[in-house]
Amino acid sequence: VLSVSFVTFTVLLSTGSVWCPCRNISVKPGGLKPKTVPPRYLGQPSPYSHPHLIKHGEVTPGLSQTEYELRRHRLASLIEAQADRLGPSASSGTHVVIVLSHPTRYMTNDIPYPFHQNQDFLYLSGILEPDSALVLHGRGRPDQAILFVPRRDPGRELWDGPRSGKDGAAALTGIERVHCTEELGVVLKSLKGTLVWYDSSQPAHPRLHQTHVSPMLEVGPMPRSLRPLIHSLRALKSSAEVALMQEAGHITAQAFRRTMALSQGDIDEAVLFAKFDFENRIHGANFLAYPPVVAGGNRANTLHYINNNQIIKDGEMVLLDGGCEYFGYVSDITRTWPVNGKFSPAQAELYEAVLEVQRSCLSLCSPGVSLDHIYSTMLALLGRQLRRLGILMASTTDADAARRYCPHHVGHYLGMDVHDTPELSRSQPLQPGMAITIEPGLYISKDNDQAPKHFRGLGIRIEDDVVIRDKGGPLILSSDAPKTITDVEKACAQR
Ligand SMILES: [Mn+2]
Repeated sequence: VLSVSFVTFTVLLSTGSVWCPCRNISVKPGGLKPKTVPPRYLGQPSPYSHPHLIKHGEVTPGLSQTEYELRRHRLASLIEAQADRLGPSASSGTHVVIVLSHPTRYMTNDIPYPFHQNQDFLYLSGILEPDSALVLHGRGRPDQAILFVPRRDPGRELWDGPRSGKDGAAALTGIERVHCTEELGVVLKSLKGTLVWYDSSQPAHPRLHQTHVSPMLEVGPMPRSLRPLIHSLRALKSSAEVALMQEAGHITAQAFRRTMALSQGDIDEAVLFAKFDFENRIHGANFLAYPPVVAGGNRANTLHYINNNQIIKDGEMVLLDGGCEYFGYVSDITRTWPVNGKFSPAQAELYEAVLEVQRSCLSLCSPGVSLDHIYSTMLALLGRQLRRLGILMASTTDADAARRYCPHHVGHYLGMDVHDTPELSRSQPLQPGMAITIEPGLYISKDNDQAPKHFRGLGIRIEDDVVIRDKGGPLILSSDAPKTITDVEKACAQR
């Protein structure tokens, strides 16, 4: 079901009707003639208010109504296939699928954090407002969508900004049936689902769960887990998604270039952090995808160092692990470079060792290979390098020792989230359209008295973002970020 190539989809999308690979049936998406959005500000960018960001017929920048509708159709097909396996009574039952948005989270008292949507909800609806929900239902196949959005409320909108309302959300998404969120419980009750698909263990929106979903679950059937199904869809990127990820990678790669150019002997990590943040945003990123690691010298050996407040001395390297979010899709890139712009012999030696391993791992990124397989290869290759550099004794086995010097995995899935689709096992074979990171590293603490003195206090990681392709080798989204010693030194010398 999931091995379909997305190139096929794109071609068919432009012809209007979409061949659904899961069931061999033709699906006619309803959203092909998008209604004009109301001429006012909505709860998110619209072609009326933000014509520089979003085109007519798109729900979010770069992603059309048809693409979102196709995602819902594909989820319906996955559910239908699962129900078939449960027997005839299940396959003829009434499915109800419930996906909740995130609530607004508060920093203190009544000061909200910038809102960040639940990615599973965003993936299926395109709605960027809090306190919303999507319900899919239908006999045998949940292919009817009902959207729930917050009621328009001048009093609240005075403080929080405009809301899309029912008409705005309908025009934007192409979903015809839209209710106010407070009607969620009543509508759920009326659907009389015999098979409910919902993740009740960690509800995305505790209050909506409590008020509207819980009462239905108490009298209805045990809900079946939905997240693994959505994640298996999210794992495979369409060409429109790849285009957004390509832009995120491009923006962050340029930010690396410019941050390298600013670095110099004795510089505050906070300055490099600010420069990196600025360069991402000014080139179009919405914000950084996560608190970046800007770790000078030995602090690179603290894998999640995010204090970013120490002075990096002349002669030390900085490890910067950062990425941006670009309309729902993220980059995640790491580079390590000497702040004075010139690698010392020991730094160069260790850097080349990591780079060689990173290149070998990149060359493995093809359909059929798993992340776990690339990981075990990485450990073997790192072990060989460690031995060559005289860091490992001849007696130890390579992989075990490599794990001591590289305590993290070779990479993870990437997409709407930095650690994307965690429901997906890393032992599963990669497929065309999957996006991953490849990020080997070597970390030699200054307190490690077993390693040669000149390597102590060095921590190096090189991370690229990769899309798996059928042919032509992997697509490297972060290829603009300087990586060879020559390119890095050149970028540092730019002013
Ligand atoms: Mn990463």
